[in-house]
Amino acid sequence: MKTVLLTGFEPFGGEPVNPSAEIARQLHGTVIGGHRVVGALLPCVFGAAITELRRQMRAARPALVVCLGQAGGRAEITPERVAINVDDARIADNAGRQPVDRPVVRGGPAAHWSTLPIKAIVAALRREGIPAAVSQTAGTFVCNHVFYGLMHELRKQPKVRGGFIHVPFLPEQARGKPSLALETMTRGVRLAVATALRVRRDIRAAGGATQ
Ligand code: PCA
Repeated sequence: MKTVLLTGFEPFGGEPVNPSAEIARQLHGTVIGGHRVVGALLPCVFGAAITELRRQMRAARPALVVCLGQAGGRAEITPERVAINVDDARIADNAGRQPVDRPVVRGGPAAHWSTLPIKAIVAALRREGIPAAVSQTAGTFVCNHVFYGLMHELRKQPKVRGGFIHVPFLPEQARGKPSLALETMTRGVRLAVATALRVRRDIRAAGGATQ
């Protein structure tokens, strides 16, 4: 059976949990659109996260790669449009590294586009009443780093599609900030994966973005 690689991150920034890891764990081993989901955990560490992602890709040989990360403060599930070739950390990662104004890949292009149907994913989630919006920036911390590393790698595998989706806090992390229940986020990511497997060419739809 073909596979989908679905990654989450370990907790970071003093948080006890990371919803992205919980979602990947929930969906590990399930079948979506005739593909078996391989859930994997990435360290929240510059460099090591991409190394582990590549290792997982070699092992699973997926048809689709969706990386997930936590974006505390966001209220919606947000497929990212673009990864930029910048590491610029506001806080240290889980290994104490804090790159500032560095490229992810020296000499690489300024940016790589997601190859997920981001607008179709947003539309599908909203139809199910799940809050979703396109995001125009994955930031410049480890999530963007992994997203760029993924899309850079996939240039060599043009048949494999991939991208990044940020998710809000879980209710227990929220402390007044927006959050979504794990069950809602898991349902949303399952639907996002199903949509990515089904929709080859993205729809054009206005008004689906956060900013
Ligand atoms: N979120 C961070 C890194 C790991 C995660 O889950 C980010 O948005 O860069």
